[in-house]
Amino acid sequence: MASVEADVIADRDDSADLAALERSWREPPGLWGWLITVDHKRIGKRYIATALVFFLLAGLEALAMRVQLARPENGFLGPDRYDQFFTMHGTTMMFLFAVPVMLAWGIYLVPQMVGTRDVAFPRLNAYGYWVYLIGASFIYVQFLLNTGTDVGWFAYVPLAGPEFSPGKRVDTWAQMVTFTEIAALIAAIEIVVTVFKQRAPGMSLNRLPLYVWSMVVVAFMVIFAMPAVAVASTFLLAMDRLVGTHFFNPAEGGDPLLWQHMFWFFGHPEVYIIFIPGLGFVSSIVTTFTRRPVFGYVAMVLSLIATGFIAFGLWVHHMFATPIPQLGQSFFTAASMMIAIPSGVQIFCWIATLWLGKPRFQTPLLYALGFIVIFVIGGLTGVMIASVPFDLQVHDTFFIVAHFHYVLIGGAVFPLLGAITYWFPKVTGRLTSERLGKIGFWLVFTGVNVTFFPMHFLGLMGMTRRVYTYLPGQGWGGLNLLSTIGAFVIAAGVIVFLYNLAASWRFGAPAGDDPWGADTLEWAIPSPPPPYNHARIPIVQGRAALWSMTPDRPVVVGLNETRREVLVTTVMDAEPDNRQESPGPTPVPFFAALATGFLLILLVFTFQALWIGAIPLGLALFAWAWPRHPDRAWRLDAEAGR
Ligand code: HEM
Ligand SMILES: [Cu+2]
Repeated sequence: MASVEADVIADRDDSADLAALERSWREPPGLWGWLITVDHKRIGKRYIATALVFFLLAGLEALAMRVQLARPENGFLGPDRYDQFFTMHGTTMMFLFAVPVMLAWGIYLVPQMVGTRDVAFPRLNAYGYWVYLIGASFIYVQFLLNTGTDVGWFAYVPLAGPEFSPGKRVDTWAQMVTFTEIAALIAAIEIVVTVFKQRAPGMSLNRLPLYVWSMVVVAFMVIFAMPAVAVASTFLLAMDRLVGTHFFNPAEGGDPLLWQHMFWFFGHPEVYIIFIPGLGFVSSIVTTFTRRPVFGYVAMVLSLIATGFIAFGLWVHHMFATPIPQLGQSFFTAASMMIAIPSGVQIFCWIATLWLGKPRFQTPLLYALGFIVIFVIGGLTGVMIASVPFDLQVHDTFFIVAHFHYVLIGGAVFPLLGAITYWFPKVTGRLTSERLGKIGFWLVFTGVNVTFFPMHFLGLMGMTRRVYTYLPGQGWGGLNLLSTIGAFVIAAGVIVFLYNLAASWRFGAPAGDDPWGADTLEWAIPSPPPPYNHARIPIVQGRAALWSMTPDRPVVVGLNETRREVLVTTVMDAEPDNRQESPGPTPVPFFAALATGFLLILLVFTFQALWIGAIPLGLALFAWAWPRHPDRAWRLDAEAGR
């Protein structure tokens, strides 16, 4: 079994092995190759890019809403469109942008960071991306037909039920949830198994980079949270709407609050699923730009895990305005306040790191600092609305809109923009412009505050959310105009940010392997990384993998280079355990996703879909399970005439 060993390679002339490695991991060329690849980096990149497209779409929707609200009695969108726009904006941001983009970065980074060649189940990984793409496109086709879902991103019944929302708008939304949750669960499983079974030798759990820890916590949260909403939307809501069951119909013994419980049992952890990866980004950035390991590693890890657990005990704070027993209210108030503690611990650890290190204020670090400021403001209003009497006053007002945008933009968008700037040289091999990066940062930072700070006051003045307009006499015009101007400042910042990326991709200076002097393993390999990531699997000697590497740089020997192979290690201590073949490119995941999409989309229209759709899906699964010849390398050599 354990035919791999840890060793120091004395003779480093291993060009023959390297050539074999190149050949086994060669990516097929052209469009077809693009379709059938299972490389976690290519899939990660397209996942990130797709999610960013949805970020831009949701951003345009936000701008349209802000234009509509800029002055009283405006006619830019009108009531029906406004409903579609805030629903699509919220849905897109939460389901199609934030969660996918964070998991996608995990898919891209985690294997490189733990020192392996690909994720644990490469074909499943490819399938997950295609499922996400199909589901996301589906709901956007509906929106472009001007019949977008209009019941808000949390689709409360009875409004979302058959009685008040006839037609297919809500069914499409419910099915989009199914698509994205399948994709998220797949990504989570990839991350869990890759981290626990494929770490490079020496990377025991207590040496795991903080970013990887954050992705492990998030992956477990996805596994426990997503099924709640998938079950609620697919089975209960869709069944109520399509088959006439009465899960949420009180007249027949159902309960509308059941929806709220199931939704928020997912919905609250969802917020943490979105920003815990952000905490991981910030830890990586703070480490690199202070050139010192983050202060309090153990405290950081325990806080991350505690956040993951406590996040599941807060969901009822979204339901304080429903009739729940007072004891329940008190419990959820206490839990909601308690979760500020582990977040606070992490903030203090970063501040201590910055204090003790020599910070270099480059763009990624600016985004990390921007995160701290914005996120803390959102956290403080969070503690305020955890208190029931206050919450009842501001429930459903713009105070809440201000609060959750501070949390989500601070917790997810700032770390994300920082992470993109930070890892761009790794992904593309090019450096970005610091000057443009800083201009973009200050525009976004200013814009976010100008947009969302006034919303606190609008809320306190009584402006309810999800209303398409207001009257001149209400005195809300000035602050709304200010907020709209802020939204355009954000847009300008995002344009500068994207321009910087596009221009650097073409004209940026070559980055080299490790332009920032960072400590994690992905910086040990070329930029952009070769398909097999690490030519030799390194042996990790300390928490900061690269900073603690001894000059002889020990590596693993004994892996077979003539086929795609990954090293399997033990869960706790990452000792070499086994070798496993990793599948090569195949069109099966793509066709399986098409078959899944066919079934789920048809199901919106007829129940016959269950058997009609089962046929192509069955065929796809059959092809998937077809035995692979163990040492059949991908037939590239034949194609290349070798
Ligand atoms: C980038 C600038 C953004 C602007 C200008 C913006 C603006 C808005 C506006 C105007 C609303 C509707 C308020 C109402 O009438 O109720 C809204 C709702 C919402 N936004 Fe944003 N937003 C932005 C970014 C984000 C981000 C990054 C996220 C999440 C990651 C997000 C998540 C949501 C959600 C979940 C809703 C609630 C939708 C609903 O009520 O169903 N937004 N936003
Ligand atoms: Cu919550």
